[in-house]
Amino acid sequence: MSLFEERFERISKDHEALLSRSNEEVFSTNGIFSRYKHPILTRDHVPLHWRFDMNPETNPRFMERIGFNAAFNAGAIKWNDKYVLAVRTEGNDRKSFFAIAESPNGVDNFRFWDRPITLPQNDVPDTNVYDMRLTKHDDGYVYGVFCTERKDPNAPDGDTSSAVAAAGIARTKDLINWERLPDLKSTSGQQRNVVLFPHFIDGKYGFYTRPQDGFIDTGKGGGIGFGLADDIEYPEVKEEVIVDGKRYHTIYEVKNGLGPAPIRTDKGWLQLAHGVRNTAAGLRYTLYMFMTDLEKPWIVTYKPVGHFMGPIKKERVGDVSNVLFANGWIADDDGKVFIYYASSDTRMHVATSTLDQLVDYCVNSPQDKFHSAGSVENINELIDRNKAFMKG
Ligand code: M1P
Repeated sequence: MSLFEERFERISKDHEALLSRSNEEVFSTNGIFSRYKHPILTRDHVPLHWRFDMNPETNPRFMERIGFNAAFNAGAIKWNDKYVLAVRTEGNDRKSFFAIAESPNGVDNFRFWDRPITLPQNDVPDTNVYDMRLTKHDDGYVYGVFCTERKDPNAPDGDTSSAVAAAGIARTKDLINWERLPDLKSTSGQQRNVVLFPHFIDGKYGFYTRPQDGFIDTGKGGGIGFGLADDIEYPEVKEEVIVDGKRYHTIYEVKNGLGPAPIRTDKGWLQLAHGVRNTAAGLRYTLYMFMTDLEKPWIVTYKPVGHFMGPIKKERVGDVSNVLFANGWIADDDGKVFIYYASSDTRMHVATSTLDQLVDYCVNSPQDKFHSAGSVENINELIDRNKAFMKG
């Protein structure tokens, strides 16, 4: 057997074993959501025909020609009865792009489609694109709203890091062919974590935003905002209200951003977001939840204190450690919810819950009192109520 054949067979077998591996729900002590034993997508899931030259004549050693670094921060949608993710796939060249992966059951057997998404370019090409949020809109299109990053034209000579982030918009009817629209215009210098609301509001398109002054630092801006655009083909939000601002000594003290498009329930819109706090070890990203009013989806109605999910165990380590980030979830008709989250900018995971559990969590968990004494009050209130049910 040639070296090519030997390596091809072994690598193909290992790859297939990874792709077809079953996942296992882990018992949930908190009763709010369940994690799963294995990540659902990693760089090792990237198809072999995107990585290897498969011609024995030009690649007799069956060497990898294009390397991949990570598969994370995926948008999500139920599509033809499949659980479909628009994955931020990152090459060893540091560039991200979007690639669709699908699973028959939402928790394992995710496989990438044949090719990555070819995203049309606007006049000023994207240097990097990432974190696509998928929204099935009333107007019949599926929208992908994502971050497009370009070099800051005002960066001083020699500054090769400063960038400008904006919300790129593309739409599709088949998740294969995408039409690119102009980037969202807004009053703030930079935007990331922009999410399209699924319904018209007074005939307009609603966007959750994250106005920020700088590329990393939100400055005086920050907070999850909301604004309306008259025309999706010339999208402009002229005014943004702050839905959920950043605040001193919270898990979102530095910045926050909405995750996926909200899920409608009888009690209001379920919202999943990430919050960022400072630590001596750097920034820590956790996921938190809140609910907004059904008619006015920019008004917060319930907001449990603290984070909903924080990075634990192996999730804590990766390219950007101590990060959980989610921009995709799927609610099935039976009320089951699949939360797709990434750990440490490296890999994708799933957690499952139900609409009832998530609403119960938002409505019945204590609200933040913003100081230690208030946290102790919350605990004592629970202990007092529990006394009647405790033996001895
Ligand atoms: O590295 C952590 C995350 O940082 C950014 O999120 P935010 O804009 O809230 O700081 C994004 O680049 C995101 O992709 C990344 O996971």
